[in-house]
Amino acid sequence: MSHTVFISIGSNIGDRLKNCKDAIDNLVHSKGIRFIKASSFYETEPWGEIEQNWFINCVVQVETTFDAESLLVLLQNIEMGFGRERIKKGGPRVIDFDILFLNSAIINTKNLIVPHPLLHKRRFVMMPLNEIAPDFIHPVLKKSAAELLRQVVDIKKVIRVS
Ligand code: PH2
Ligand code: MG
Ligand code: MG
Repeated sequence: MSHTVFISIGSNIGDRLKNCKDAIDNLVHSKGIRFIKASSFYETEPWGEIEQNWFINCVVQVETTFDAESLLVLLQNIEMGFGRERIKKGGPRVIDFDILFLNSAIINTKNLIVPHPLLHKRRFVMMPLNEIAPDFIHPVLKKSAAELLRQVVDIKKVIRVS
């Protein structure tokens, strides 16, 4: 059984664009992953309480036979390959993968919450998601990505770069 997965990717350390491109490359060449679509890249103002560099963000859609936990392990392994260190929760990172949706599954375990609980509050997620999947219905909020983007109150800047 294969699942459709949307993953948010972000970087705000080093060559941010290259980090995101390399991360996508790494991901889509992993065994058990098939590339479907990627959004443009966006330069985004940091969201949240921490003062830090602007990010490059994008969203990719892949198909996988992995279950959620195995996919999470794969993503964390790729993050570690970039030398990611968790110094501060929500702080600067070389690369960050976040699982947004896995089909219409609702998952709530110790390690993982899907859909990502903050996705609809973040313009830096909703803009790229809406670009590639405006009709995708959020299984908890029961609204499409396009509707959720219209309702985002976040005013942090999100600028399409390529
Ligand atoms: N990630 C965070 C916190 N804040 N802001 C932007 N613009 N982009 C991010 O990817 C991001 C953030 C924690 O994961
Ligand atoms: Mg994140
Ligand atoms: Mg993360």
